[in-house]
Amino acid sequence: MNCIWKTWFVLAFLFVIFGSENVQAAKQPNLIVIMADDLGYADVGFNGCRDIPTPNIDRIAQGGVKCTSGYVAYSVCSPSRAGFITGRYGHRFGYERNAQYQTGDPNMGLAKEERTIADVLKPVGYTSGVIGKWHLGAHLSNHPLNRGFDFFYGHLGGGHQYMPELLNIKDSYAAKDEAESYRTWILRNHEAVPPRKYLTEEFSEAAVEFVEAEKDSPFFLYLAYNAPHGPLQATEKYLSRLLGIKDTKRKTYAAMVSAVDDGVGLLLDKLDELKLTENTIVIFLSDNGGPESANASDNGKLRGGKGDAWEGGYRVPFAVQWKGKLPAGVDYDLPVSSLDIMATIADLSKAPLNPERPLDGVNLIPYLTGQKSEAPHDAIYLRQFDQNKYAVRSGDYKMVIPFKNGKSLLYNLNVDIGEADNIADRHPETLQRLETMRVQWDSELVEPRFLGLIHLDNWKLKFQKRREATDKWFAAMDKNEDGRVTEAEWLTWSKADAAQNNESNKNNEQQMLFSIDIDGNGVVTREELYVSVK
Ligand SMILES: [Ca+2]
Ligand SMILES: [Ca+2]
Ligand SMILES: [Ca+2]
Repeated sequence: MNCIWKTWFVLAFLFVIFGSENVQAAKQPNLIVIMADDLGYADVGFNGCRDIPTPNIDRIAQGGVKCTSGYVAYSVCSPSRAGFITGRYGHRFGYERNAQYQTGDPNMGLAKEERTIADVLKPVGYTSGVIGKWHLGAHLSNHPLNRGFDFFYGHLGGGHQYMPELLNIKDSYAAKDEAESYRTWILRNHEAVPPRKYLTEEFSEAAVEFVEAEKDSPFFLYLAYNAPHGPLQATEKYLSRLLGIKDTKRKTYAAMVSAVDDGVGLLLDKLDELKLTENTIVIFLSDNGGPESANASDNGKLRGGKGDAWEGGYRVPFAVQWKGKLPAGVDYDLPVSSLDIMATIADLSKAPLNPERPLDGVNLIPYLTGQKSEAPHDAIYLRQFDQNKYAVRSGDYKMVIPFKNGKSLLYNLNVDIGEADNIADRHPETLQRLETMRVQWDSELVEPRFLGLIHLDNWKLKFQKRREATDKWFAAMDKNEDGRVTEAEWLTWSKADAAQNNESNKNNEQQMLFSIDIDGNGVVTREELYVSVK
């Protein structure tokens, strides 16, 4: 064969290879993950919310599957996101604390050897964008564009002021502490830009623009709203929709959720307009449970909230839509995890994975379609290293160590979703089985690799003040100073307190005792009181 023919054959061969890959690429589904921040389990219509209308978020559940037992990998922001973005429990790579805003520390944030969903999807032709809150490290080496993403419009830290006029620090890398990090301009890739609108609207519009720009090839959009995380700020446009809510805090929170809902609507409409709805998986979830006292969120029947090992800490609103592939308007009750998102899209897109860093999730699609009927996970795990808390959910049962040096408690979530009736003594064999799973999982984990928000001076001070106040309260109740508050001691204190404050709290005396007596043994210890005071 002469040279020209050889060249022709090579070209024809290459055409077959790349031509067929392009055909395959066209079939790869897009992925949109909309993550709200600190949104309560019961604060979306699809989970029964009555006072905040969320018609657009509800469209995702109505057009797809509502996962009633959807979990995240941690009960606070940053480690939850680290689990989601890598598809692996952050505990495996030392990501077990809420990252500080440290622009000078390359180790504060996502470990360099871990790969993000964007990293994994790049070789199979995806373009990835993250819009909103990053919180996976503020050092330049952890900037989204250095972690596999092709586009970023957002802020690097754990939260942000919402009003444009409050954002008066141009350079994100010049912010010196957490408070300043909330006031930076927004980064468009590496460029600082001053926002013009209420931040939630900025992010919604950027998301719509991203989809418009990337409509012709597979994309992954991670729309990470910082709402409704504090500070609680909303504009009149949304507040005026919620005149029925009298409590100011709840009303502002509700307005923030309503703004997110509008954005979700714009995005879903754009998908419809571009005829991308059937080729796009849309997942809505929160990064952790609602911190009820901080932002007036509501976790409904779930016990506890953000930061807890109770269900309220890490069971979140979770819905998945894939029109034409998933059933519409059905519930899926077996436990699923945010860790499954990476496994799902990697499997569907045939993205190569690193066997040395195995994923903790599974492709959810065959489970949500009913093709597979077994549980997706043997168990859903939680560990909080500094607080020495653990939880293992397996089937209907959940084992939980809700506070430092506490006993292992056991609940049957199928009949006791509020974790009120500790059945550890009645089901020792189940407790032992879950305890064995916990010890096995724990042995696979490493210690945290960086300090967290709780190690900052102002957090330590806040913690110390709270502890002193709690100690005072405990001493006032524990009349005989034996380190245990009995029901009689509790009622005596409770009556005196009510009389002093000139109010009657008869109705919730028992309820309060229940919520503080965590292990349900009839007496309250100092540790139980510490963990109950928020
Ligand atoms: Ca959060
Ligand atoms: Ca006592
Ligand atoms: Ca107790």
